[in-house]
Amino acid sequence: MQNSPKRFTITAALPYTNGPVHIGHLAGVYVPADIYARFQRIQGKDVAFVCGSDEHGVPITIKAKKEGITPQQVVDKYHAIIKQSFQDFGISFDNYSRTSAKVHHDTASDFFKKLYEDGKFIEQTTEQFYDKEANQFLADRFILGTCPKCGYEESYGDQCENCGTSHNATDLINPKSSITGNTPSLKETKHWFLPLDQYEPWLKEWIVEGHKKDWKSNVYGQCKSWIDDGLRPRAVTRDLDWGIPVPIEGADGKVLYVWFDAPIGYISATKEWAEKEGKDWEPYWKDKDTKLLHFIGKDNIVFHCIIFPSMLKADGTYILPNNVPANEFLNLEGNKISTSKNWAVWLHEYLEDFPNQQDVLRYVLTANAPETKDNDFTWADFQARNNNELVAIFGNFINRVVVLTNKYYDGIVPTHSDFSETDVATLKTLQESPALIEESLERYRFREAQSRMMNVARLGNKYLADEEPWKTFKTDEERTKTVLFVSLQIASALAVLCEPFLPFTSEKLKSILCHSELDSESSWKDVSTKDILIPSAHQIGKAELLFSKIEEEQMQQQLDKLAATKKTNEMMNASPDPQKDTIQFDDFTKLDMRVGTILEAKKMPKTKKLLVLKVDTGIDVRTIVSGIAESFTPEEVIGKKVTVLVNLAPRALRGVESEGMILMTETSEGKLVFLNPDQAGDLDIANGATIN
Ligand code: B3M
Ligand code: ZN
Repeated sequence: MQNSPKRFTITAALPYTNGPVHIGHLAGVYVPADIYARFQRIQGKDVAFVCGSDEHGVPITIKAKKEGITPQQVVDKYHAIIKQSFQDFGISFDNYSRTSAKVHHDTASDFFKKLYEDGKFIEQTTEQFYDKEANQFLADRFILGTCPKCGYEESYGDQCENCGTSHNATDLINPKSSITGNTPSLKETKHWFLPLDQYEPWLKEWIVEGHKKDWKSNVYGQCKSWIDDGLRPRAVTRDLDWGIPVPIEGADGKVLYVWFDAPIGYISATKEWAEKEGKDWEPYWKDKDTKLLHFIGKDNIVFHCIIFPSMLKADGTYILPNNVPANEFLNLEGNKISTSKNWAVWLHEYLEDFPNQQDVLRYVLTANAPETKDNDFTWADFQARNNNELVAIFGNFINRVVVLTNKYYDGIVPTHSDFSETDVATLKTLQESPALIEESLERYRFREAQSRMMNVARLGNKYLADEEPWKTFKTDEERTKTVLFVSLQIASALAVLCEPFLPFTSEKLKSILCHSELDSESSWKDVSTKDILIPSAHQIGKAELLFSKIEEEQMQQQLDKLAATKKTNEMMNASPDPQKDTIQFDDFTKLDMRVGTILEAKKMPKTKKLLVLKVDTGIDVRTIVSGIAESFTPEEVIGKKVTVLVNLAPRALRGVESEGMILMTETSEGKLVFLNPDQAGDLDIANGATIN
């Protein structure tokens, strides 16, 4: 175990800029990384906390094709949205860069060139999947096929999202091009490979032997199974036109594989930051006294534990990650979060619905973090934790202490007399809290660490409820002063200890307690070493609520939003009826469809489904029986403009002669809707107008 490191380089996975960020990103990567970075900074450590937009890769070119814009326009749009979301949620990066930046192109190109010149790559001409119709080689994300390991039929060319296995595209069973759906052909092309097999003995020693104890079991387990399965050379270049051009002769039309360039994005982000700060970037990546940590989701483990370390090892001048505390996945209301299905809580939308309540989401996502297994986010749990923990414990404690101090002593911290046994025990427990929280954080157990922080709020809440200063105020002034003095010490400690987890609340609480007016602001260490954090005679501010109750209506609004998304997806997924037999144009010309207006409507007796309508077809006013009674009341349809098939042979329905048919369609939940000329906006179309 590294003795106390001189500095920390903390990286967080670079989000792909093909969509906004959602709660799964926050829970899996960015909140834990931010908690850890804030904690180390509060300890006074030298921290470089870096991230940036991952702007290459095929998902972006697919998005660009879909939206009919350029990849640069896609990344510019989402880089700005993502960067803003991280700022809004207090993710305190020292630098949030982007891989389309020149500093990254230069850094990644130099990195590749050095390995190339040192002969660390093997050059191979292989057969790659080529889509003749699209006239392009198929990168991994453009190939879908059956995973050779688990049989999942939508596995990508480089990785199976179902079982996490990383493989080569040619391993896929029944591969298809996602551009044209065709079966791709194989075409020769030259690429450069990182011979991972040659690093196997070293990886075995570094990971399987060296990190058995200190890496999380979910991370260690995945690495060990990959190494045990045997590692193979991995292509680090691709035939694509979007990415970092391969910086050597004979590589026209080829770019660096996105997973080769992206992790180098951490280095370029550090360089960019160091330059702005007037620092030297190299110690953050090359000094053995630096602790390098990668915060990622489980689908990125192989790239951060096997491939990137092998690249760093091949270069020979870099340090290796000390730990890679990857989280598992967060689900939403029992379903996998999905960008493409819009099954997510998007950060920018959350803030519209819950303004200034970032800490509530940070808190709930940490309390439910998928640290060792996938976990589920539900709005019910979100509401419960806010109302029963943040409001009822943390907020209630602080509010009582501040209100009573203002009410009894004009906001002046009172002097205390002798401490009772309870006071001494309470203050002792308080002083032991920082070490407990630190112990959890150093093991990357953020749920446990946050719960231990909340125990300080529970300590205060219980102490106040047991000591009841609102009762002793009338009978024992000295006791009341002492109880509020002790309570204010706990409140002041909470302001410091909650900062890594709830930065916005910490800032608010420090301002309520006027920490900035103290001779020296309480530090994390002070909480465990000093008897007095907020001295008598110090003036605190007025009470203001730290948290507000979340009401049922707000929950229902979120659940309705998800229900609507589910319905939209069902509609899009509902496989439409197969097309009917082909007809000739002459067949079509026989249909006479006109615009009509419903003049009268009444229910057909003894049936739920039928309405008897009087329709002005422009030719005449006729009776038409229509099966719409379960979707419309008679009142709703009178005056509606509709499309009428007027030359349909008359039919007797329950004794009523029906002369024609009104054209309708059906929603996914079976509600009928008129296909009517009303969609022509407010243009008035005369009855009898023909429809072709
Ligand atoms: N862009 C994130 C993902 O796989 C990927 C991380 C890169 S970190 C160098 O969703
Ligand atoms: Zn699989």
